[in-house]
Amino acid sequence: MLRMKNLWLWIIGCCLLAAPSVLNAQKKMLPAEQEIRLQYGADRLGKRKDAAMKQFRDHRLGAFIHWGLYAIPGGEWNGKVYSGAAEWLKVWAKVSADEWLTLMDQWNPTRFDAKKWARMAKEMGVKYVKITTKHHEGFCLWPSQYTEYTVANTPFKRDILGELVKAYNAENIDVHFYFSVMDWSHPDYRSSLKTKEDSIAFRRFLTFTDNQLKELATRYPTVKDFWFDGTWDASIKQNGWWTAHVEQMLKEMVPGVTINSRLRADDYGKRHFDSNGHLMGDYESGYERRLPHPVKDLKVTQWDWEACMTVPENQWGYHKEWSLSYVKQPVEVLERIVHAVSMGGNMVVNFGPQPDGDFRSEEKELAQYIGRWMKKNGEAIYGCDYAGWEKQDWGYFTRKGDEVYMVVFQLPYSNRLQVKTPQGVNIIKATNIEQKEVKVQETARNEYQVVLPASTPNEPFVIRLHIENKNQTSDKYRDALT
Ligand code: FHN
Repeated sequence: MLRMKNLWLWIIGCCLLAAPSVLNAQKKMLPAEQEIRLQYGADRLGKRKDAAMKQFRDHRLGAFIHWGLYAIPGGEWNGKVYSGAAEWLKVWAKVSADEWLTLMDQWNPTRFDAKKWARMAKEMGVKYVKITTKHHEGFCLWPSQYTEYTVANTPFKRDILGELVKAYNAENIDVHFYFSVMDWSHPDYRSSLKTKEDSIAFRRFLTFTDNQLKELATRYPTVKDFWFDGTWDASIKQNGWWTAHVEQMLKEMVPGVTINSRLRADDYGKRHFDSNGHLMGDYESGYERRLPHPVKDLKVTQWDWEACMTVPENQWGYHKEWSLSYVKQPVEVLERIVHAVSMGGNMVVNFGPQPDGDFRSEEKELAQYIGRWMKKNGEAIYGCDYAGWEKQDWGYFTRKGDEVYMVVFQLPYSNRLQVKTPQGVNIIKATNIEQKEVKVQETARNEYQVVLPASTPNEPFVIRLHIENKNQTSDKYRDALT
């Protein structure tokens, strides 16, 4: 009798133990089963693993160039200065497309020198530059045969884009093309499709856009990336098929090319991430003038992403009165670069060249500051990734293989920097960027203090941590201490 009772208890116990794993198995299966069938959703799950994508990722630091007709008025129209983004001045000052495009008669950037721009980027340490081939205004920096609104029809005449591609490539800097789908100069562009005529016109517009994109890919085959913008209108979201088609078309034309998530909309008009929550395009591009929270938003480390930022609050194109807003100090820009890399992302810093083709002095100084720092400390940025270590108040961790870097922005009064390592990871040694050993003390299990000399200057610097990962081997003695 007792044996029977024990048998029943054993069977019930087994069922109870098995239940959570059955439930878990179902939990894992269910989302996949519930996924909506999409024709124009994500093409891939997880990060792209090919060499071109690795190169994009390893570069980590890029520059953005916003240059177009908007640089000429520089935020001022008919004597009034508008504090909104200079490249949107046409909208703020309610200027008609025809009137706006007469600015082409003044496009004569006599100080433009592509080689100088490329040298400046090289000195800044950027590995790629994103150039506005065409911003929302519709003016093209290349002599497109599909519109009259191009550099070719200005007093300057020169193919700005072609000169830049050549000059940057000569400095071993990749060129990425910014391209605004929304085009204020084109009569067939529609923000919404209310009538049959709208749909017909918009279809013509999509063909025009395809032609321009094919033209760019053919004329400048060394392009490494297309970065789409101006894709938020209902007309585009309703044509998710077209966004998927563009990505495929460019990938067939330019082997290895990378494409940002902003281009894409799925069958239901869902952007960046499809209706099943999967990233579309090769990398997420929604972090504009903001960054993921370093503790709460760690989900971003699951995919590739790139953030872009302005130096003033929100000016991409040249604005005469830049300092009407909060303008970041070079060290603040640097901190944002490191912040992005510490979370497995890239950062693109924006420049808005003047109408004469030169850069404002503040931007030149910024480029020099970042360049000096990168020259010395770039090993903690290029090719680095999310380290997976607990964030500390002094700054950010980055990682390359078995080297973990501490990029320190806040030096505590005590000169002691707290470090917590993941379980099973020990710090063997700490060195500064010049390979000089720095004192490191173990204060508790998986807790250390890096003790800096009193003479340490209070400016951003890097400490390299040499680690050993005990996770593979069992460490009985240390386990016994718990
Ligand atoms: O409207 C544009 C803006 O002018 C600028 O080009 C930025 C860059 O990310 N993109 C748009 C706003 O999202």
